[in-house]
Amino acid sequence: MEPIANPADPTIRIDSHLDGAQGRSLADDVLDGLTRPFKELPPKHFYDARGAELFDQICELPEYYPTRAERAILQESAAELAALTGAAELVELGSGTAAKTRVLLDALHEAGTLRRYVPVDVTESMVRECAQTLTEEYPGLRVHGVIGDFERHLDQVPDATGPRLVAFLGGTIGNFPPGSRRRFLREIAGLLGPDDHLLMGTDLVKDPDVLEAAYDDAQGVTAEFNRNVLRVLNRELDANFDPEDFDHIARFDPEHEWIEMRLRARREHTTHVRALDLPVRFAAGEELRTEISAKFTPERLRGDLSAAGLELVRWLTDPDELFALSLSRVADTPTAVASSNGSG
Ligand code: AVJ
Repeated sequence: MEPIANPADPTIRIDSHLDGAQGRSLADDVLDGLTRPFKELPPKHFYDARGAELFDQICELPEYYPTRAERAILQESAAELAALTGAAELVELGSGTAAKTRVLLDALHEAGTLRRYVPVDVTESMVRECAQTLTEEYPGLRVHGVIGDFERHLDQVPDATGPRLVAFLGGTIGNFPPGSRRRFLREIAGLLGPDDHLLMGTDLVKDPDVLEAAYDDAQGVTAEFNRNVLRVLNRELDANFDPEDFDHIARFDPEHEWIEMRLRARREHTTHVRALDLPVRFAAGEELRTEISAKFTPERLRGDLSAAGLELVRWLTDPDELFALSLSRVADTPTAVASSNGSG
């Protein structure tokens, strides 16, 4: 067995890149998003402590299949993924409590290749707690936590120490509109060398009724989650929204193949975002878009991956084809193909 507490090679290292820019980003997003002709807020502001708790509840709802479907695929394919990637390190973007990650860590640990886990998450307590528990659970595992926003701090991910698997699970890539999605995938591709892979979760296009029910559950948990963003603005920016002034809306847009969540004003009213000295008027029935959650076909995902310089290695789905995990790697560059002698 290897020594675990060598001070020259510490088991746990945690870097924090939180610099107060989180608060600025909320203020900027509100100033920008609530003064547009079509009001909009980015979904990342849902997740304060209450929002994270509501999201955990969503994952347990009978209507919300993605979490269960993704876990089932992981359980089914973890050993194959471990063999295909031979990964010595797992880098996880938006690691949260690392609940699903254990399935992967187990398989990589079992295969004997796993050396390091690199969780990247904005929630400091989650990164610290999972570093602690995982190093206890997996003897010999080193954890290098990165506390930061994966949209801003990917350059803080440490250099690879061996074949690397980057995991971006849950279908969160669906929150990016198509252009930024490709840009973000290209940034992820920048973390990958020739021996590395990306494992990404994507929700799939399906019956709109099934999709809409997943985002508008009978118990109203998703409605509360949606309205929670207004409570975040009340607390963080001294706004005076009454969340009960808004109805929760979830609609599948078949042209864009994404779910949109909105908050629709029940009556004409003006709220004040006092920290920004900003009055915000809502007409009766006016809608504020709070999230897009894109749904994928294999063709669409291939297109996005290829635009980011990636190619599909495996496409894994659950038996009902509700959700997919894709394993991809950096594609041979077009220049390399063009400059080769054509033999392949
Ligand atoms: C965390 C972005 C994957 O889009 O399904 C769940 C968030 N929103 N219910 C999703 C969410 C409403 C979720 N992601």
